[in-house]
Amino acid sequence: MAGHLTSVKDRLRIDPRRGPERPQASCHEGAPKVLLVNPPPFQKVEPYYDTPDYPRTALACLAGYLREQGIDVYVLDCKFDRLNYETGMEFYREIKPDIVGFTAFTNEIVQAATFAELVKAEDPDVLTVIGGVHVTALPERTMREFSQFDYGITGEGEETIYEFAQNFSDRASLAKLPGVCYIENDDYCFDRPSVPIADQTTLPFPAWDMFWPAREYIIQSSRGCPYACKFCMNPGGRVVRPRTPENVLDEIGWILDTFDAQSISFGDEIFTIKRDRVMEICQGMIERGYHKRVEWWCQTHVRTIDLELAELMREANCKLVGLGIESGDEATLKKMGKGTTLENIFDAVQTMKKAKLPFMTFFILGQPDETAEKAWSTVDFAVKLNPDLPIFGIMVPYPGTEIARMVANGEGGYQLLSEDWNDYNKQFGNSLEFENLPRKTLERIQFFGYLKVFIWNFRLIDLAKFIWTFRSEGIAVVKKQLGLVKKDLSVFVPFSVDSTRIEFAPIKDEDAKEKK
Ligand code: B12
Ligand code: SF4
Repeated sequence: MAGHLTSVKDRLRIDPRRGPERPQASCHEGAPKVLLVNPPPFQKVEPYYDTPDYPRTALACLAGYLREQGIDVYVLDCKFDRLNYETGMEFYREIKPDIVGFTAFTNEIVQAATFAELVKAEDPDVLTVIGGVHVTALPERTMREFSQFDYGITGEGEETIYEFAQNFSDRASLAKLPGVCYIENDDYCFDRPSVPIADQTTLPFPAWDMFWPAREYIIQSSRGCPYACKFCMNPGGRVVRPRTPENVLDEIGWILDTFDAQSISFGDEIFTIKRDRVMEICQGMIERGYHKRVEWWCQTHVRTIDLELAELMREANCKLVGLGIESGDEATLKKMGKGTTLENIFDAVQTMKKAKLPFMTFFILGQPDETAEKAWSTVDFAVKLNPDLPIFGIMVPYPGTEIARMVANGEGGYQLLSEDWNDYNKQFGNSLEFENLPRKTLERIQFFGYLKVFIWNFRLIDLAKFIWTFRSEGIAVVKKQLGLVKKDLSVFVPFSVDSTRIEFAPIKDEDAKEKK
């Protein structure tokens, strides 16, 4: 099947880890051809996001479903495969699909539109479709802003993209599909939303075999979260829809037996929300011996962890748990919608320490009505918690969130700095500041926050390790602080290959050229 993919494949063949043949699609005779794309990054500053060692979960889920339904589906994960726009288009030409579906978070929407524009310039008749959280949150604006996309698919995509592919040549039918939106004669058209898939265990496994073997896999063992944090759009909805422990364990077993993965992360919004289920998953991992073969990490809510569970997770080889702490200010927590207090947070942290389970903590500087004092109190709180890995983000008004609404209405002291979606990033973004707290000050607090957690806790070796691990990000931050770069970090931070993370010879980097 993959015999004709010579040009792109040859470039990738440099990598011994990846073997001679690129795994390929389902190839059902006469079926429509769908190509699913994760677009290339514009800048390579955060290696974990921009050059990931894990394939994109959304593409794998959609491809698994389409394949099972008999659609001829291909995946093109440019970030995972280190492809730029030029080589991505080469792959596109080899496939000649009928439909190209793009996935995009908000910070990736311009990347996806750039790729769609190249596709349209070459083949105006190919249908381009955008799916994922950005178009789900802002369907009309996305369709108006990016005419490169013929259609948008909102919400969970498995069933909709399948029906879309089946009817792709009949535009009248496409218009009536739930979840599908488009612009016609300057009118925004959207019939009705799609219904989330209630029983997630009925879905086939993500088509991980259609990607090169990876070091890490991000698997989704449940979708949804019952909380309502102001800064989060919670795309999975308020109802938690878990897969059965057996089904999750079987997917892990398949990944380990087939791809020899080194690490698994659970992408679940709150992994431990259903305690018994996680106990069963951990017990199953130990019984099946997976805990000796792979390490794993997850993220969770501080009110859903206890000592017995944390100890079992550690025994099952959990190496890191991410906790959403967000703020060190009790009044801010109260209004946030996360349902936590400083006491809950302390308890959870004590539990992690007692269980000797490493943990990282996520903080967001720039909460509504933030002042420098409050932001520093969050940093001081982080110093007290002394997490293995502190992460300080700066608030981003992601579409569909309460924060975005406040920013649009000038509430919470917020001032919008940019409507460029590329600026919508928590670490390096540039989306907002406050009337009384300029962006630069917030960024300084963020920068010194990292240093303070390590230095105040006398963890100089950990600090050195942290700086080394995040050196690419660190260089970008320092340059930004020194005023050497305002916005477009890619121009100042050339892509450096980290041999511990990337094993194959890089394709010639042409990012600066590609930047729109
Ligand atoms: C796991 C996760 C991560 C992982 C892995 C992400 C990845 N690259 O795979 C990590 C930790 C790396 C990560 C990083 C970030 N994340 Co994140 N992440 C998640 C999380 C918890 C789950 C995502 C997931 O894989 N879900 C499972 C898959 C199957 O669902 P899905 O991606 O939504 O896809 C479904 C539909 O959207 C749709 N769909 C998606 N693509 C397409 C394409 C087509 C053609 C169609 C038809 C349908 C379709 O169908 C899919 C199947 O049903 C979500 C929260 C959430 N519940 O979605 C946040 C979330 C997506 N992340 C978010 C953010 C902000 C980030 C960061 C930007 C953080 C930062 N540094 O600022 C980075 C950016 C990474 C990047 N690539 O640039 C936000 C995005 C908000 C927004 N509007 O963009 C979310 C929604 C969290 C939140 N509540 O705010 N993230
Ligand atoms: S707990 Fe996490 S996933 Fe749930 S609403 Fe808050 S930030 Fe979003």
